[in-house]
Amino acid sequence: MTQTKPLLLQLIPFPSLDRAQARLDHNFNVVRLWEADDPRAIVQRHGNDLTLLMTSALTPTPAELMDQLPKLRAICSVGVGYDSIDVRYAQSKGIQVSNTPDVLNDCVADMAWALILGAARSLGSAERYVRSNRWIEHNKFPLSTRVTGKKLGIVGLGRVGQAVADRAVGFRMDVRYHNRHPRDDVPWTYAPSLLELASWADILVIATVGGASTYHLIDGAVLNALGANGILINVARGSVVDEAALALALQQGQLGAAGLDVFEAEPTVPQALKDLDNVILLPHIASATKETRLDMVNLAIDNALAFIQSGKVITPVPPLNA
Ligand code: 8YV
Repeated sequence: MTQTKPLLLQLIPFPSLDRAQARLDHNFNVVRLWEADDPRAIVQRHGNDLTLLMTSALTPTPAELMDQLPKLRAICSVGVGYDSIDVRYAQSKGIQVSNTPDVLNDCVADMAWALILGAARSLGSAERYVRSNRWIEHNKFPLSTRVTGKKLGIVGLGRVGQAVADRAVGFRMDVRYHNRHPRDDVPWTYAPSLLELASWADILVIATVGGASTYHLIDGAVLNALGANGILINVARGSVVDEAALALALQQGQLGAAGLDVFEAEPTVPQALKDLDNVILLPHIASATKETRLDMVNLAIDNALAFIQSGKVITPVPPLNA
């Protein structure tokens, strides 16, 4: 007798990860919402049978959707961030939510360093200089900023922040961090205030969670404290930075440079930032390597399978009601 596969609602595809999709299809009876002509009708048709949902850190997963799925018991998300999911609501309804921590730490930290080096050494404008033949015409590209030996401030010393700090050893940098609480398991100095960290640092890397608790944490005052030679790097969430204040600080020379992988209203990037030469702009790709994306999707599938087998996901998002 063949066992029927559990039904799973998949909100988003896994681009270029066919084997991961095949693994999901092998284990579950997958309802592909993104392919549906009428997603509402699909949700209505299967609403009473669905216990599992697969989403991503960048896919809105609101309370209204959960309300249409009265039997929903687990949401498995691809990505470490969960600000796009109404986790509080899910948890209040007894729905488990899992994310994919750890597997992306290295790639996101690597990208933070690519942005540090890119912003400090003017890699974006240097590249444009060669491509537009200005090298041949002028041959005087402006001097850039040394990275080695500088002071590195980390805002949010979680798993990603720690991987960024670990990589500073080879650059002989002094590292300090700001968190809600100091950590006693790391060698770096704790800065009790963000403003103090920003005034001390040459380079400030944002690696916090997104969402309401960190909204516009990096405002005009913090940017001013970082200063005219300071460099801001964001691999966390666009919402953490007041983007208008950032564009203004860069335009007016109150901040030296920036490297950004994330934006407030992705995929829209303010024209004011695009017009500046001293900012590197990336399309939210810090975790987007073949290897890491495969690890992330596989961990999300592992979570869904663990839920079916044991009733518990492996990497749950911590309770948010506290
Ligand atoms: C991805 C991210 O872009 O993990 C996160 O929180 O923002 C990124 O790694 C996202 O997860 C895509 O699924």
